[in-house]
Amino acid sequence: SDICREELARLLEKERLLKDQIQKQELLLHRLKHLNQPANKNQATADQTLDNEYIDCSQLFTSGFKSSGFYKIKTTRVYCDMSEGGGWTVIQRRLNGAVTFNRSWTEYKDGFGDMNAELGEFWLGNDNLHDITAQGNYTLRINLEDFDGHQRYAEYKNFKVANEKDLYRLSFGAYSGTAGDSLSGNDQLHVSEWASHQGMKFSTYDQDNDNYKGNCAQEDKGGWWFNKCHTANLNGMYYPNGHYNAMTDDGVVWYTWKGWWYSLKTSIMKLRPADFKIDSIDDPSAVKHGS
Ligand SMILES: [Ca+2]
Repeated sequence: SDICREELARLLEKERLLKDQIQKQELLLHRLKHLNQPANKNQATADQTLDNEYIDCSQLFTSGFKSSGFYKIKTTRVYCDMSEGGGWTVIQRRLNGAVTFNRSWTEYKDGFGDMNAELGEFWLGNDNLHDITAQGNYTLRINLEDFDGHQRYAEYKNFKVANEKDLYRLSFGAYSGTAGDSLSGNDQLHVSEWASHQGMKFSTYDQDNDNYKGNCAQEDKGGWWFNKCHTANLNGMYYPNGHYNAMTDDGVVWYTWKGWWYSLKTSIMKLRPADFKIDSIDDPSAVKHGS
């Protein structure tokens, strides 16, 4: 198994190098496409120009960057998911529990986690969430997976996070998807009143802005838009087996799919402008249909 491990490490490194190459080639392609613009004399200037150009991953995608990976939008390093139509700015990723999400107000404000590894876990940061969603009408897509490989998703129109002064208050529009509407709990009459996350402020263990007499973030071990307390807790404790026993429902929970006592294997939250047009030429699934 040592040999396997070495081989795996070697292949992962190779994959990373190949992805780097693809990104560099896409950058070159991008410049070739814009040859009529004033030439950039040196790399640093060129990169800075490109950094300032993009407000989110959808703009990068539209400009020819079609491979998933880390990019810069404005001054922030982000992970762009160019699958599922492309152009997604990833704001949260849980895959294996490598990164703890029981963090302070300041850490949630600035963002934390692994922003280098292709499969790193992270929170993009509440200031970034506010800045991105203040730019227009964004759709939130949440991809979930259990420990048996089943996948579900939830999408919300017009996802917005207020600024810090308004305690990063959450608002969102209509739900669609297969995982159920755990953010509003609208189809769960017995819980929506106390558990809906609509209009809730953000809370962390060191800043209690919830509607509960205690501190939800402290009990449920992650920062979130808690009410009294939750039907969704995607920043909760990571459990390695799905079903769990604990004093409180502190797992990575999406109530309408798995209930409070199942902690999900994978959670990915990502944003894309509502008016993003999927280019059928660039969408492999569309090509497949056509042939
Ligand atoms: Ca409280």
